[in-house]
Amino acid sequence: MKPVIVGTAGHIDHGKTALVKALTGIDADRLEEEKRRGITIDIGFAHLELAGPNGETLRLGFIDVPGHERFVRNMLAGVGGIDLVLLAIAADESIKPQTREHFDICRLLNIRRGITVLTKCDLVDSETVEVARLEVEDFLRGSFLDPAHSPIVPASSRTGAGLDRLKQELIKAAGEVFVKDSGAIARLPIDRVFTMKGFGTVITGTLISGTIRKDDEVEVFPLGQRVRVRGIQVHGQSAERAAAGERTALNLAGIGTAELGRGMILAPPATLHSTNRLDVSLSLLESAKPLKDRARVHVHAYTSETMASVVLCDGMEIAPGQTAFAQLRLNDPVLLLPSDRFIIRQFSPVVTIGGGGVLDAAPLRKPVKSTQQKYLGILASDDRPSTLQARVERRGGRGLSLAEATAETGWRSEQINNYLRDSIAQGAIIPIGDLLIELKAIEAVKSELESTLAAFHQQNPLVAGVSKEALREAIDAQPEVFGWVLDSLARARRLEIVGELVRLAGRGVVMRDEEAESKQIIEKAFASAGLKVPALHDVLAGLKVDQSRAHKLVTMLLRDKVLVKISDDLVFHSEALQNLRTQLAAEKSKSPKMNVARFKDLTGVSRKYAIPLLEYLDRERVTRRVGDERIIL
Ligand SMILES: Nc1nc2c(ncn2[C@@H]2O[C@H](COP(=O)(O)OP(=O)(O)O)[C@@H](O)[C@H]2O)c(=O)[nH]1
Ligand SMILES: [Mg+2]
Repeated sequence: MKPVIVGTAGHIDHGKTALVKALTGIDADRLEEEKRRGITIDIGFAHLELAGPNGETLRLGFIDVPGHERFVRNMLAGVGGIDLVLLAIAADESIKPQTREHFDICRLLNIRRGITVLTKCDLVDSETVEVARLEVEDFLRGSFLDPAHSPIVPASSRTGAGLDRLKQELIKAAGEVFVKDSGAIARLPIDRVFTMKGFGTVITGTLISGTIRKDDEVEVFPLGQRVRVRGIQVHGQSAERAAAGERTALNLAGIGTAELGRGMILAPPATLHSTNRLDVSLSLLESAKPLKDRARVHVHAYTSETMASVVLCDGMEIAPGQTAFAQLRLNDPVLLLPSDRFIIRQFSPVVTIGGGGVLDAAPLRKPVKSTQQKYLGILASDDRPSTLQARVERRGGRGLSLAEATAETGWRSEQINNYLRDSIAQGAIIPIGDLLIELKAIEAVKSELESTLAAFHQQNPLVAGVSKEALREAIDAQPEVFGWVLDSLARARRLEIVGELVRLAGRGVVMRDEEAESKQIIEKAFASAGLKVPALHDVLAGLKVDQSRAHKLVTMLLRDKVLVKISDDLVFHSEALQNLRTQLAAEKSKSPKMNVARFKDLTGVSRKYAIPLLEYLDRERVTRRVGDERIIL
């Protein structure tokens, strides 16, 4: 079963609704007012199954649109998801304003296939039909409906003439239509919302991509609310799932009709984002006036409609018939993705003036001006691997996560990995965990890291290295990227990682003679003092080196755990502390209890040293304080 959506287009009273009825038996004018006034106001629906060229069933969903110029916005809500257009042109009237406007809209929306029907042929003689045909051929030449490859079928809904041929042409065209991707992420633009007795809230729409199953949870964009799909109907029949290209009705649990409306889109929860800014390629119709930078326009995409200002990427205006890059700043957020098409209409009077394709629905707040044109040019190429690579590139050392790549493109992660396979194999893009980063950005992080280290060694010749933590803070990169670069530099032996310290390869501590000598003096002073240590500043005062160097030497001794600092101004040699531990272990066999007095007797130190030492021992879990006493552990 191949689902194909057929939309009508054409001027009012050119027989669109009658044609749909003649083909399907269904009157698409469903509103009471439409029936009473005999005109189509809103979009209407019908369906028909036909045997396809290679035995498959073609399931045609028809969207019949209003031709009246006042209802073009309703026409726009219907035409967004169609695969095939039936352009109705009455043989007795030929081309009229909405013939042109609807045709322009179809072209701007990139609709690729269609059939032109010369309707109401029973009202005119065959010569008039031929004259109309010639006019119409001229009108269509060079377009997607060029008579060289798209049929023009004279027909009459009243007499039935030409309808068989029309069905044959429909089968042929529908057979050639490119099927929408039911494996992609699901998106369903809502075109109707109503309550059905016994069911509750029902919405309808054309599923433009993906698959929705019964009991799925979906998010309503841009509301952000999550709802459950309680039931599904496809073309009026209950179904377990709806696939891309099908006319779909969903019975939704957890939301009322008042909260929903035409223009909202359903998609899987927490996967995509709606946006107020779209970078686009915008084409202006030949018939339009020049469009100035910052102009206010109406924007239509799928079933949604909002206002926007057009901010041109370059230049002051777009000339009629020209295409340019621009940013649409929308009044209301929409959920759109690259390659989605849109239409713009003039602020006032409201007529269609142009349209185009979305290039980027997640533009950076502050794009790099000098590279923006080039970036949009790559996106406009529509070559998926290059567009993805450009998206990775613009994120620099920050990288692009797979989840972000999906949100920006609407492609699933398997697709993304697939599109990037070559770039990854060639090393142009490097996957780090969940992040994609371009090689150039990695190289930049590498050299930033190396020059940071070099500068550090330069300024701190007496320090063995920088702590990883301090280095990470100094480098502008994600933690995963930082870690990856660090490891890769270490593997390449460009740097060394010793515990928590990082240093450039071979750049240990450079020490001059008098520094080495001073270091020894400090160490000796403490080693020989045992527990009756001298004041640190007295030791340092007697050195040849200046105070700041002297302090760095102490830092080195502390780092190498030769000296141990147990309180702000008390430093001991580690051997003295080790001896104390041994002494205490021996004391334990006599009695595990130890008070300050016994400790002073044992060690010979004054109270000033005894208290901090005991507290240190508590911290080290050599002793435990119980009331005024300690227990040796
Ligand atoms: N004689 C004749 N009248 C037609 C034909 N098709 C439509 N009509 C009439 O033309 C009027 C407009 O038709 P309708 O289908 O509503 O036009 P729409 O506005 O394009 O949908 C109606 O009164 C129809 O009965 C046709 O093939 N022959
Ligand atoms: Mg109609």
